[in-house]
Amino acid sequence: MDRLHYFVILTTFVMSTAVGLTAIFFFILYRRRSETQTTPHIEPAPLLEAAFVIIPLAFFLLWWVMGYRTAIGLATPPADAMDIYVQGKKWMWKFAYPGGPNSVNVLRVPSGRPVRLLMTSRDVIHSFYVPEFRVKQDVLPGRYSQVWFQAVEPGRFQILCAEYCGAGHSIMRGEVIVLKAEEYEDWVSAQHRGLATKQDGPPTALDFAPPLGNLVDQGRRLAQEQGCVKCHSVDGSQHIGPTWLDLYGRRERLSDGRIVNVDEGYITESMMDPFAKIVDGFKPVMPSFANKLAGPEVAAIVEYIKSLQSDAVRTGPSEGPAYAPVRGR
Ligand code: HEC
Ligand SMILES: [Cu+2]
Repeated sequence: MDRLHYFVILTTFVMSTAVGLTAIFFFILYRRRSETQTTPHIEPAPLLEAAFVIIPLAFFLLWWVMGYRTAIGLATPPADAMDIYVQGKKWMWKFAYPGGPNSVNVLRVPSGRPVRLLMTSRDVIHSFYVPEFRVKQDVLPGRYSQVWFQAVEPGRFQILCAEYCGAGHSIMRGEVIVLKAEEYEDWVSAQHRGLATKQDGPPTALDFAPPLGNLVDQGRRLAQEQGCVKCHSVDGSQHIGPTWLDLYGRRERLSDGRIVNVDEGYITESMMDPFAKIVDGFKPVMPSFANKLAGPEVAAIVEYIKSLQSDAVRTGPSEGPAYAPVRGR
């Protein structure tokens, strides 16, 4: 990101300075010297004209290639990235780790390990911004967006909201605390032992329930409570709705013939706006859960569905002892 930034700034700066200075020089050199003076008609050599087109074009294309590669890199988290759920809410950031602990406004991550944030908003559009990591991504209600980073060394870095979201926008701040891998492990296991629960800034919200096991367990419980399992099986049998077994990662055919990849975003959309995409062979009878499920609950159900893989054991983040590999629950 920085390389692209400085390269673009530097080349444009050098070129505009050269153009400006040449213009000033020519103003003086070719200034009008008398009332009757006419200017000569000049036909530039084709080669010269071509150079004036091709050189800037080459720079533009080079920037584009660099930008494209940067953008693809930013949009493609490595497969071994550790997932953390983020919920934006007026005016705080909440983090939920698949292994169990939750926190408000403080995101602890291990250094040297890619981290993928799966982000959604409870209310309005926010934007998750960590200037030092060059990471900025909109956080939208009813949808998941993702962003990833890998912190190089331990330290503390500011989190800001970069989308004006109301009166408290400017106080919607948080902090990424990058820990050494061992310190991070210690913190996670301390969380599991129930220590140090309230140290994460003001415990402002009542709506973030204390961790009850990991997200997968919470998701399983919620799927029961919300009645999802009346229509969806987890054992591979089709019911009123498609089975959740091996749903995550599947390529799903829709009634209009399109094929979609089942990822976090699609699963969330299925809950929030079930008629947006109808699975081929099923009736559009699923009710919307848009106002029935809070962000962390949606995250929990998504994690639960992700855990339902029949063959490959999806191990998830390997840091937490409580997050055992899950298979066909
Ligand atoms: C009244 C029955 C019913 C209930 C209750 C229900 N669903 Fe569905 N669901 C369906 C049907 C039917 C489909 C397929 C048609 C469609 O895409 O809307 C579906 C599709 C889905 C899909 C997309 C599946 C795929 O194969 O692409 C997901 C994900 C999903 N539901 C999640 C949930 C969750 C989570 C809940 C509970 C919070 C829930 N559903 C509750 C009937 C239901
Ligand atoms: Cu905000």
